[in-house]
Amino acid sequence: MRLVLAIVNTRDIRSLREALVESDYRFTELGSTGGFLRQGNVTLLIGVETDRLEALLELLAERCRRREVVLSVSGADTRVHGDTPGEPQVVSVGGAQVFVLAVERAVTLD
Ligand code: 2BA
Repeated sequence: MRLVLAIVNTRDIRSLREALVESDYRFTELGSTGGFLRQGNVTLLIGVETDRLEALLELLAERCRRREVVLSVSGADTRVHGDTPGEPQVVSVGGAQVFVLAVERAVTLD
């Protein structure tokens, strides 16, 4: 078994959620915030049998799109060093940032 941690843009979550449910993946959604843009995103915890991992990664790639985000940089902004304050910066975000972890043991206690 694997635990997939997927950080997903909020704009993709509805379509992705529908596809995951339809394909019978089990998952938990956590509201999260990107450290760089400080915008909301969603972190999914998806427990998956190893033989379904590649299909899951394909589904994530299919449903999560890369987008350009325009970032306004103010004088007090410490994110972008060396840029002129007030000049918009274009940042490319997504599709999904995915981490795959080995699961030693998974149990449901009831
Ligand atoms: P954010 O941290 O808000 O980053 C949004 C986008 O800003 C990133 O898109 C990347 O294109 C850019 N970016 C991030 N840090 C940067 C920096 N120091 N300088 C210039 N540009 C920077 P993505 O790479 O697609 O990441 C989307 C979101 O996924 C991130 O939102 C963060 O929440 C998460 N993420 C990405 N890489 C991660 C990692 N290694 N560990 C944990 N979370 C990660």
